[in-house]
Amino acid sequence: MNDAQQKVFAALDHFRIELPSWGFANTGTRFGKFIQPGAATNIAEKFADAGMVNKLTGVAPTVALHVLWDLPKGEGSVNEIRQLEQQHGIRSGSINPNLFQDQVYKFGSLCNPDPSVRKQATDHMIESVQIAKALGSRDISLWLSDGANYPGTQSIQRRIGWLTEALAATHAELATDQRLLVEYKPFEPAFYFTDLADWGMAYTMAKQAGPQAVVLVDTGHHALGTNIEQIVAWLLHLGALGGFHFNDRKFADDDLTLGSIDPYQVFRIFHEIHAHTASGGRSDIAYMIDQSHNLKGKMEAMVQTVATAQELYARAALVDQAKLSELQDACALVEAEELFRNAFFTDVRPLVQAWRSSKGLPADPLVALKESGYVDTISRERAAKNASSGGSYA
Ligand code: AOS
Ligand code: ZN
Ligand code: ZN
Ligand code: ZN
Repeated sequence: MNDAQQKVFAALDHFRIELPSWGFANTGTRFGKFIQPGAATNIAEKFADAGMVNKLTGVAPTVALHVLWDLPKGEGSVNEIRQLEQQHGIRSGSINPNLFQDQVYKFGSLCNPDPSVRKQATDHMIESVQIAKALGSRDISLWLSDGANYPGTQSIQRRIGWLTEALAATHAELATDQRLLVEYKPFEPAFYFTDLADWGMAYTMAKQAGPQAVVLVDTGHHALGTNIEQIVAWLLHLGALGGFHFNDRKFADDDLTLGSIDPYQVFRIFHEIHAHTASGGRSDIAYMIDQSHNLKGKMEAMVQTVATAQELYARAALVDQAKLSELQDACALVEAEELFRNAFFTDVRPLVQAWRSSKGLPADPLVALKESGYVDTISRERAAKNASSGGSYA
C-alpha cells in the first residue's frame, strides 16, 4: 500500500454518516410538493430505504428519527422501531424533537411568553430524552424554530432567560452517556430574529445547559460568505463540536445534495477536523445528513451524498499535516496553498472504490442501486399501495 492508499483507507475505516428519516419522504417547498411514487410514506418504508442505503455503502448504520413524524405514539412507538431496526440491520440514531408543528407554537415553543406553552415544549424535550434512552440513542438533536418577524414584538432578552431554563431542565434528564446537540439557524421560519441565530448563541446556551450539551453545525444555516470552517475550528478548539447536518446550498437553507454546489467548502471543513486530530486534539462528531430532495430521486440523492462525504473526507485526509504546519510556520504561502489544493484536486475515487471492494461492498453504490432495481420496485409497489389507500402520499 502506498502512502495515499494508506491514508484514504485509514480515514474511511472510521468514517460513518447518519441518514435522516425525513430525507426519504415527500417534501417540498412552501409552493407545494411534487410527489415521488417511490417516496416513503411510513416509518417501515423509511427504515427499508435507509437499510438499503446502508447495505450499498456500508457506512450509514443509523437513521435520525423525528419524534412526531416517526414516533407518533411517543415511547409507545419504541417497540415497532426496535423491530424495524432488526429487520433492516440499521439502528436508531439521533432523536429530533418537534417544536414547530403544534399550533400552540405560533409565538414560540421553549421561548414562548406563555409559561404553559414553554412547559409543553419542555415536556416534549424531556419525552424525547426518554425515547432516546428507550432506543439506546445517544444524541437528542434540537432545532429550535422560535423567533419573531417584526422588531419590538418580542423581548429578545427575556426569551434568552426562558431558553436557558428549558435547556437546563432538559439536560438534567440526560443519562451520563447522552448528549444534547444544539443547532442554530439565522432565519426561517422567523425572519426578524431566531432565538438561536448563530454558533455563539448555540455555544453559550449549550455551555449553560451543562457539560453534555454541544453544538450542531448545519452547513446551510449561515449567511452567505460565512467562513464555516473557521466556526468548525473554533468549536473544535472549545471541545464543543457535537455534529453536523450536511447539505449544500446556493442561496439559503436550500438542503441540496452535499458538495453539489461547493465541494471545496466541505473539504475545508474536513481539513479542520483532520488538522485537529493530527495535533492531538480529541473530538466526538456525529456526521449527519439533513437534506430535502424535491426533484431528485431520494434514494439516489442519499447514496450520492454518502459517497461524496466519503470522497471529500478522504481527500482532506491526504493533506500532509506535518508538512503543512512547517510551511505555515515558515509563511511559505504558495507552497502551503499548493499542498492544500493538491489534496483537494486529487481524484480519490479509485481508492475509495478499492476500499469498498476490500470490504465486500459494491465499488460504485450508485450503479449498484440502479442494478438492484430497488427504486423501480418501491415506486411500483408504493404507488399501487397509495392509490388503493385513497391516494394519500403524506
Ligand atoms: C431546519 O432548518 C433544520 O435544518 C432541522 O435540523 C431539520 O431540517 C429538521 O429538524 C427536519 O425537519
Ligand atoms: Zn416573492
Ligand atoms: Zn438541520
Ligand atoms: Zn435546515
